[in-house]
Amino acid sequence: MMEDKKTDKTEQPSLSRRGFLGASAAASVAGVAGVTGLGSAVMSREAFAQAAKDAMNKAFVHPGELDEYYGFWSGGQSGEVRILGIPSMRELMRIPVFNVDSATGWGLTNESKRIRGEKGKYMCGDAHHPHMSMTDGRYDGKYVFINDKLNTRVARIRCDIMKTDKILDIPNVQAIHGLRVQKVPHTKYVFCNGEFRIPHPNDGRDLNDPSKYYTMYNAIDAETMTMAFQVIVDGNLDNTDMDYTGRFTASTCYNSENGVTLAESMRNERDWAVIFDIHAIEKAIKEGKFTTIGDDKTPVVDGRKDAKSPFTRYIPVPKSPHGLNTSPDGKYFVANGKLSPTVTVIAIDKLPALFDGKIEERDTVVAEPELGLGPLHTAFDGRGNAYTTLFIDSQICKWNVEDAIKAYNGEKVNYIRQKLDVHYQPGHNHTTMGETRDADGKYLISLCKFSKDRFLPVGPLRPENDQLIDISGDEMKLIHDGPAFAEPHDCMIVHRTKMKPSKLWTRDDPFFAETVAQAKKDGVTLEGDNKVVRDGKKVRVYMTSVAPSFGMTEFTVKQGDEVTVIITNLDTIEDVTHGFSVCDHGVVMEIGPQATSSITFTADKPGVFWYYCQWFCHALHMEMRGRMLVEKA
Ligand code: RUQ
Ligand code: CUA
Repeated sequence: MMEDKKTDKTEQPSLSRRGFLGASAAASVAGVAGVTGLGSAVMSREAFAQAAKDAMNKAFVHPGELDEYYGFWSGGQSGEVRILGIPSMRELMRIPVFNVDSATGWGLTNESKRIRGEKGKYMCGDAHHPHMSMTDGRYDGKYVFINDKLNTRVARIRCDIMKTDKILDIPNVQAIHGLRVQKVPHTKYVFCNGEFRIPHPNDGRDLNDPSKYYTMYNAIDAETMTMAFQVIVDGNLDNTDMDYTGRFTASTCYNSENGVTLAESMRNERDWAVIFDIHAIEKAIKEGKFTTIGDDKTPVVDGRKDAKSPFTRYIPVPKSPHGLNTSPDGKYFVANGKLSPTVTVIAIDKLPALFDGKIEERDTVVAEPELGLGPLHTAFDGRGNAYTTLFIDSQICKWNVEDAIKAYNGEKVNYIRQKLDVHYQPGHNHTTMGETRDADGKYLISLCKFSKDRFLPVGPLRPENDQLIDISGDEMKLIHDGPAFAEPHDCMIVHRTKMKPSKLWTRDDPFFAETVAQAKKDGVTLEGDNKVVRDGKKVRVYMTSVAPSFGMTEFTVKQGDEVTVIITNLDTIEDVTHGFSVCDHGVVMEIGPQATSSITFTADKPGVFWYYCQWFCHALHMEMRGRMLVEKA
């Protein structure tokens, strides 16, 4: 029954989308290459429906079965990261990062506040690009990094506990957008783009003198989560990716005019893909050839175009490029045109000659295929094909890289393999393992910005539509619609064999090490003691929890006390998470099995306040509670 319905949906799009977007869109699609729906044109409607149904059945994850892949989804302006199972598209977990989360107490507990640091006072974030650490161009299952465009930060998630463990405020720039990791030899650096141009230092001088503005390319030390270096650039940096040699990274760069208004930044016909020579930058820094900005210690080098430095080269590409993707064979950077119907293919093996001054910038371009309207991002299947999202056409264009190169060299070949309608306006797309050497070409995700008519209406604000596409055969087949709330910009998909998440916490986890150290100072054994330690107006309440009870069913404090409750969950059974919530105090936290969590608040009103466990843990979960007695001051 359910599958029948899905088949209908798969069948509809090629018909309904036209009607939906109107004649102009259809005309522009036809105008681009005339190969729209190549596959469906040679197949009957019935055969197409059957093929899609077969693909769906193959990908169906039955109740109790496990998915083949973990998907890490950015939560966009919700500020979080989500884990999905692929191909089921089931949401498995949400990891709060830049947001504050009522379920887990993220942003409220002392452990999370330490990680969130000074900017943790902002309760919002705009998370775009989640990417996993790699060793030798392969996912290593260790960390996922994600940017916050809104408050100029980068966070790291530990993949054993699936919690954010570091957040770095990026100095001297504004709005971190594109983010990727070093692939080879391993993720020593996380690279990220400062998007908006600002004066330096940004302290009130040069406010309205845009000629003094610039932005920078940033490298973060992935292990220590501290700044490694910054590179001054021209234009506004958008997306970035790294090669498989460890020497070059590339960023798309719009606003080569260095303008401030939209009109100013649209004048030039071409913007750039900026190439960074990481080895040259490292060498300069080692030799002390760098500057710093204000009080900040981060080494800064000048990679602006006119500086003609050994650090950068600016390859002209059509106007306002957006996505930047490295092919998994390590041969090409692909810069996606956005305002141009083309993508630009840059040969990475030509870059050393470019930096040596032996060839010109455009000599590194080996293809510039015309794909359709609004190319934003490209993914790869590891079999030589690329999949580019066409935002305006609402399609994925599958094209062959080597054929595009032949066409660029004047051969008469059709490099476009298929165009598939997606629903609607796709931004990022991502293939299984596609940004690594292990690209396996099984599934493609299209993150569609609009869902329009695909789901029951839910008011003026609608979900996005994350569509799952089977790419294992010659033809792309749409097999699942997944509504998603604001706004999965990007995702990455990793095979489950790469992951080793913990089942329980370990007692010596650094996540709560500072809390453990405080207990030691107080002479408290966290794994057994239940006691109240008074330290002037500061009161620390230590207790244990074992389903279904807290180690203390009551404690007494005085009005005006600063109360810290520290709970150690002694349960050793998987999945027995407890919580601690105090009525009418805005106090809530999660305490995983074998974890210690703590939260601090002011007991500002006298009276009886019940505390209780908010994670369903036992048949007597409702009875897992106690009283905080607050005496009048
Ligand atoms: S961007 S829709 Cu923030 Cu990754 Cu391209
Ligand atoms: Cu412990 Cu519910």
